[in-house]
Amino acid sequence: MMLRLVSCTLCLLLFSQLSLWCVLATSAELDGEVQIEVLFKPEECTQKSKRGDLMNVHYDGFLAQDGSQFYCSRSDKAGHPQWFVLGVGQVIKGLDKGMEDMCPGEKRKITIPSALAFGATGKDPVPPNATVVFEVEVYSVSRGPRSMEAFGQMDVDRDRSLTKAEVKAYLKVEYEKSGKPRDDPFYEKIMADIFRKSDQDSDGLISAKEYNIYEHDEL
Ligand SMILES: [Ca+2]
Ligand SMILES: [Ca+2]
Repeated sequence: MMLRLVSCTLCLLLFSQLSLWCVLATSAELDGEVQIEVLFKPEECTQKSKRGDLMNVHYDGFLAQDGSQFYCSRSDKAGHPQWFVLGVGQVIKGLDKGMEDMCPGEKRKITIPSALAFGATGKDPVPPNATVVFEVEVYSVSRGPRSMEAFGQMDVDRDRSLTKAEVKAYLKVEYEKSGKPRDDPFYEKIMADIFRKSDQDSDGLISAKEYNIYEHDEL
């Protein structure tokens, strides 16, 4: 409960700094491009994010027109940072684009025109044709699970499908490589996210076909 209060106070602080974002949004709308402002970049950067990477990120979303907040991953649901695969349509296009080449620990303010966000129809509570602004903070970047190379490494029994045990073993190795081993609940959370998004037929396995479903998606 306390954590949640702190989270929302953080969101409110962000909320108070929005007037500058509105200026940025106006120019973004003119050229229809994603605008990126780097707020913080760590000196050490061992791994920059690229398409197919598994990202762990906190992000807060605001409407450019009046600065009102429509999404806060710090208070939404369990309040934990969100897991998603970059560049494959698990987040809006503007975030898939705007979060490329990010280092773990980096913070960005990303202004996204409606065409690369929620479009002409909007998505409640985002109105139609709305430019949105996201403040993102990256906690971790790890390779895969979308590269075919990663699939091969994960599928240790070579049956062309991934069990939870196979994916988990892979993630553990990846995190230990980066010097940040985690506890079991941490991996369980990632696994739940990955399987919810990838195991289309809910049989508890990610088949090669399910794994490849985004392979030819273009932004
Ligand atoms: Ca397998
Ligand atoms: Ca499946």
